[in-house]
Amino acid sequence: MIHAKYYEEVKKQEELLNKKNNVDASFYNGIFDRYENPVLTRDHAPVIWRYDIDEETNPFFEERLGINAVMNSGAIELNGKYYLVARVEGADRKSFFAVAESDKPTEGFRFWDYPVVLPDTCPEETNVYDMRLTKHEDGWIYGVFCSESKDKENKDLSAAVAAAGIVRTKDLKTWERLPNLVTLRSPQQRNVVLHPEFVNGKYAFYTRPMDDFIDTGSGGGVGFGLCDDITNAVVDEEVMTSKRKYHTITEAKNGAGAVPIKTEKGWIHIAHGVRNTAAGLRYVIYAFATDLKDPSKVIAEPAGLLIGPRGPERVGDVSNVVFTNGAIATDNGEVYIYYASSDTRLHVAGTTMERLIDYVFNTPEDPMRSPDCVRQRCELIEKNKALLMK
Ligand code: M1P
Repeated sequence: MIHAKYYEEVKKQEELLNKKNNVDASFYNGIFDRYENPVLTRDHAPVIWRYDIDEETNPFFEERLGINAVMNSGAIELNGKYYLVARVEGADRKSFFAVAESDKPTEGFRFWDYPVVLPDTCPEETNVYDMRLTKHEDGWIYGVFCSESKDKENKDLSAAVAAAGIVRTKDLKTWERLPNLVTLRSPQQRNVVLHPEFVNGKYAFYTRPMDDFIDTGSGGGVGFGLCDDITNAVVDEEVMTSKRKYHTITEAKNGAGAVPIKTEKGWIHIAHGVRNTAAGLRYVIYAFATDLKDPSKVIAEPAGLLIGPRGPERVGDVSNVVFTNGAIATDNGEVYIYYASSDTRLHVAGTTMERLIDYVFNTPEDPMRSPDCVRQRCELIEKNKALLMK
């Protein structure tokens, strides 16, 4: 018999899933809108994923397979519907992927009945997370994600190796697993993104060369490399696009986020930057643009952060973090950036292509030194004062 508590939990969840999500009127910067509620949380995970609903085998209606967090999600629009391929983290710390669907970009996301069952082709792989979804011009939808394994060479129990796993699909239901990306010059990779178009007839990856699982070491920023065959992807040289820089938001590390958005002025990239603080690492989201013909060449770099963790976003399993691996640009010029806060829940920020282009190409670059920053700000004040006095 079905436990009576099951119906109570489903009712509560329906209320959550049907909740309207309004623009947060308390926030304004002209660049993007924040929304009042997260679009996905652990409470969005279906009740039947977590509970044995049989009164006989679960008389106290205890959660048997808890969900700890729902966060970093790939995003895609298909046939007028919005899909998030979320990173769902079980109470056991292992992550998996699950598709959530909605008719609207900012609310109403519901998980499909089952999580994504990826072909289990890597016996060493312990954990998978952070899938980027690329609608490639070859006709496939690719998912590139972090495939994590224990570093058997290292006696440290937490030592791990990160690689880029690759899957492809046409419908988000059936997934074909391809061999992991091999980068000949970088021992580890995370935050790898597949560019949506061929570049010089080749598949192009944004990479994040790393010497170690946590520290990027000599890895200088977001890399870019080409490969001939996606079914056996090997990248030799990685050239640097967006570089880590001293005393900026990318000082400790950075990484590609959403699949770049094509605009008439260039490819817009929405990435993450990390700096160290006395309170630990702080992750923020930033943007830059690269050349339409040469997507490795940075052509615009607005200073500083686009989205930083604010208010309740600042607290969670890994506090002081915002992270994105998915954005949707619609045909009517809207842009939705899906970002997780503190590795705990997923939010959406809404803007338009026009506003985003204006932000990326007209926000001043970082002058890199305090005296120059003051000069830059004084110029703005003077310009405004002159107008106010007219
Ligand atoms: O915990 C914050 C983020 O840490 C990692 O990002 P990076 O590789 O840049 O350090 C990722 O594991 C990401 O999932 C996580 O949100």
